[in-house]
Amino acid sequence: MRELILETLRKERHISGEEMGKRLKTSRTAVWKHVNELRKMGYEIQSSPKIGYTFKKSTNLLLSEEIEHGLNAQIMGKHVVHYDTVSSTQDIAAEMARRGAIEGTLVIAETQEKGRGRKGRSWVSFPQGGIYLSLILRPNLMPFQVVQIPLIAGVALTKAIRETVPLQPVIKWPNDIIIGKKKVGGILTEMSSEIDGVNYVILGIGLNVNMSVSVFNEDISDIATSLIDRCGEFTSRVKLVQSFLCEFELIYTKFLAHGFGPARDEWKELNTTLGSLLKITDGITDIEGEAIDIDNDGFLLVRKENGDISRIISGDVSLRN
Ligand code: BTX
Repeated sequence: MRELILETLRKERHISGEEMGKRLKTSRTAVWKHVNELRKMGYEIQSSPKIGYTFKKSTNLLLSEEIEHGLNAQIMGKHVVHYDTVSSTQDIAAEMARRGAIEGTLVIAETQEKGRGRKGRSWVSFPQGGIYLSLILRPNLMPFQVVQIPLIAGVALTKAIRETVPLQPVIKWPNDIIIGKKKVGGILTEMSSEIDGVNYVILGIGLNVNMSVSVFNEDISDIATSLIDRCGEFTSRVKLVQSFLCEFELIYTKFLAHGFGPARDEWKELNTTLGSLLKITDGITDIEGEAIDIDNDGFLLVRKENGDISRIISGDVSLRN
């Protein structure tokens, strides 16, 4: 009923409690109770004896009602589960995937107490300041091909940011999203697989949006940035999430149908790594050289000083020039 009331308010802008009750076959008191609930969720709804209810403004929260409203994607985000605070959206999504949740199920939270990055690192999440989401995927791929998913997700996220705000983020291999040499977003891919197939993939996205990175400790604030820090404007997180879901659906569908080739071209256009002298470390060995390309499997090709070419699947990159 609450969703129907919200939908009617959005459509009509002004409507009396009596008229709403008639249309939805419920009492005026029930309408009033649901409107109050919506107000508590952050929706601005005025009421006056003459006009009745007036819908003024949507909530800033990433509620499922908001994300699903006007979403153009067919698969991604068709089922949205929203939380205020979670430990990590990855864990919740994995649990849902184990229980059979469908592809495209989105778990999203206002904040995380134990958001994580790659290799057990942490991802700092600020309440209502960023986007913290996990998307359940069930691709018909061999496990080794999953390495390409964070690359295509990086393309989708970069394009979504460019569509939503007047900024030009780029991708640092493998999948840091960078603005002005600082990290604004990160991507984490976790999976459950057998030797010959993937059960599910959980694609995690963390993005700093409406908080200044000065709220973080120095070790993070020195290397990080946020959209508001770069463009000075408040961004609709709902629009950004919707845009990401559409872009990701597009590139993911193409990727499953035609392989990594088309996405690879887009990645190359948006990246800041190729052509640079860099050092890559996987925690055990370091490789130095020039990043010359990514191949059709998503590996980075690095030409070392002696001319040998290394194919690198993952690691942390520091640029030398
Ligand atoms: P990563 O390993 O590339 O990046 C982690 C590193 O980034 C940290 O060690 C720290 O230096 C830095 N860092 C931590 N928090 C931030 C931040 N808010 N902004 C910029 N830099 C930061 C990147 O891993 C993958 C991040 C995925 C996060 C999402 S959020 C939703 C989902 N749930 C979850 O637990 N993780 C993913």
